[in-house]
Amino acid sequence: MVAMRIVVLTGAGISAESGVPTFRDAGGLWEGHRVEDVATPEAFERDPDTVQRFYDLRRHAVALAVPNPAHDALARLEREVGDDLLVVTQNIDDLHERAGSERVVHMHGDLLLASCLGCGRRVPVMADLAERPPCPECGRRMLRPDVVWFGEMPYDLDVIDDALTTCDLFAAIGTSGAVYPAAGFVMTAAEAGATTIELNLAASEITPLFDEVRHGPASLVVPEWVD
Ligand code: BJW
Repeated sequence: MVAMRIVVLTGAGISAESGVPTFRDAGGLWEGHRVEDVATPEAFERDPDTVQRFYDLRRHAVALAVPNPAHDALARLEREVGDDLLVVTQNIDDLHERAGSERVVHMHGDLLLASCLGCGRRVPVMADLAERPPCPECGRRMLRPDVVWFGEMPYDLDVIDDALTTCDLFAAIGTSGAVYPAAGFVMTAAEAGATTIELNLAASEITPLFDEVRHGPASLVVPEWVD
């Protein structure tokens, strides 16, 4: 691949073949649930124990998952182009890092971190949050998953916007395009002059916005695209 600045946006589809369920597909995490019951600050206020258990279970499941060839391919791409690649992931798993990617932004948070509603700090999760462990910084038992729910501000939007408006190539991998602002990144990159490509199992809500589309499982189409 020739030298160029690349932004890769990843979604749940890239981790599907590692056994981490997506959200909106059949058999996905939210099948049979209303989004407002699991991924909003209001849901957490209403029923914190259920929400804490939901994320504790996902943390345990992700610990058993391993990166797949799509994660590996993006790590290889970073080794090739270095700082010219930024992976912006909507995923809260750590499979990109475990594959070897270092330039990763977790815009929707991180399962391995908690944020303290008492002191505001982000701290590593050392025990199930449903057990109400104390914050290692302030000692209060007010930890919540450090994830971004609907109505909350995603992380690092300034870093992401800088990367999108200066990249030559934007790729979206394994995301349905149903959630903003991530679903709008293709427009930002295209308006700044980047070429855009979607790599997804099937057509997404935003497929028509891309210059090029490749459909298939991430474990096949991502290595093909990278190598
Ligand atoms: C495969 C595959 C395989 C399967 N290989 N592919 C503009 C318009 C309308 C609404 C809004 C708007 N702007 C903001 C909003 C409100 C809201 C929103 O988007 N609502 C929608 C319902 C419309 N957004 C927000 O509230 C966001 N905050 C915000 O906007 O702040 C203010 C702001 C204003 C202006 C600028 C900037 C900010 C916050 C959104 C937070 C989302 N949080 C969640 C939960 C995180 C914690 C957790 O993980 O539990 O993030 S929701 C959930 O959806 C999660 C995901 O990251 C996110 C995206 O899902 P993803 O990754 O796309 O998964 P799926 O399941 O939807 O799709 C999987 C895809 O993979 C499918 O296409 C499959 O085909 C494919 N696939 N297997 C390749 N093997």
